[in-house]
Amino acid sequence: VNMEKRLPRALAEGEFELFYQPKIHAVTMEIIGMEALLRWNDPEEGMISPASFIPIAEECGFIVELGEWVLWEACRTNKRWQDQGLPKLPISVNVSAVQFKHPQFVQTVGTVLEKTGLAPEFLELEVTESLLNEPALIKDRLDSLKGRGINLSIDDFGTGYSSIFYLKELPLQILKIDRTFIQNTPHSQRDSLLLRSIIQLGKSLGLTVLAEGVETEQQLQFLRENECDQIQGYYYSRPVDCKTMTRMLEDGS
Ligand code: G
Ligand code: G
Ligand code: NA
Ligand code: MN
Repeated sequence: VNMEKRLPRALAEGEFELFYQPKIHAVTMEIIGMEALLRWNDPEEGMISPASFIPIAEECGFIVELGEWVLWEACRTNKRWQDQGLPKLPISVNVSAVQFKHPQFVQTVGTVLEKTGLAPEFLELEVTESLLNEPALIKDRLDSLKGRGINLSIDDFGTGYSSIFYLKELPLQILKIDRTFIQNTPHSQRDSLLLRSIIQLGKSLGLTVLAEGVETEQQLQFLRENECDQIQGYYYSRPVDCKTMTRMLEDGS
């Protein structure tokens, strides 16, 4: 059976699961938030990466329903952590362009927050640069989400075609530098200089800057020296299941 038909069934059968990857303060190394990352636990094939099913879900439109499930699950889980007395931190959710452009998107987010009881300041939406190609369409939507107190970040920065003008005009708070810029730092001087420039660009725009895909102590050191605010990556933790994330929050490490 093709994947287009398997996806709705997988959702109905409860085969999707969220993993979580902590976001860390670059200096104090405290957990300052977590990103929800979708996983498909197929009974026959095992874990299927979102990289192989999200593009198909986008193509057939199923991403709208799937993305809504991700929102519910992430907000519900974060509220539960807060109710357990764990630190109150923002949870970030990846939003595909198709999902974001859906006319009901803002309303759906509002309903999810209301019904789960999660305060808007504890939800962060990650959008990619591809959205910035249509600033007129998304400006109002970003403004109304921002107006509700939801944080917005630009994901995989540096891999798309974002204009600095749009970055300046749109109500974004966090710039996540794509991991390809961190990968060869510091051994490639060229990449290191580029990374430093991107951090400075983000800071000049008044954004909080996060580096993705941090894997080594040397990378962390470089990022600290260049005043990157936050890091995420295997150096601190891989994406983990809900139980493991809960334990990390309990231990504060
Ligand atoms: O976590 P992982 O490296 O497997 O993710 C692969 C890709 O899938 C990344 O680009 C990530 O942003 C994307 N992704 C993960 N979870 C979600 C999700 O819930 N919604 C969307 N739209 N993309 C996701
Ligand atoms: O597109 P997005 O930035 O949401 O993608 C997140 C993906 O990056 C997740 O699938 C996650 O598994 C992956 N990831 C997170 N940290 C690291 C890392 O340190 N190294 C590598 N190679 N991938 C990472
Ligand atoms: Na992301
Ligand atoms: Mn990213």
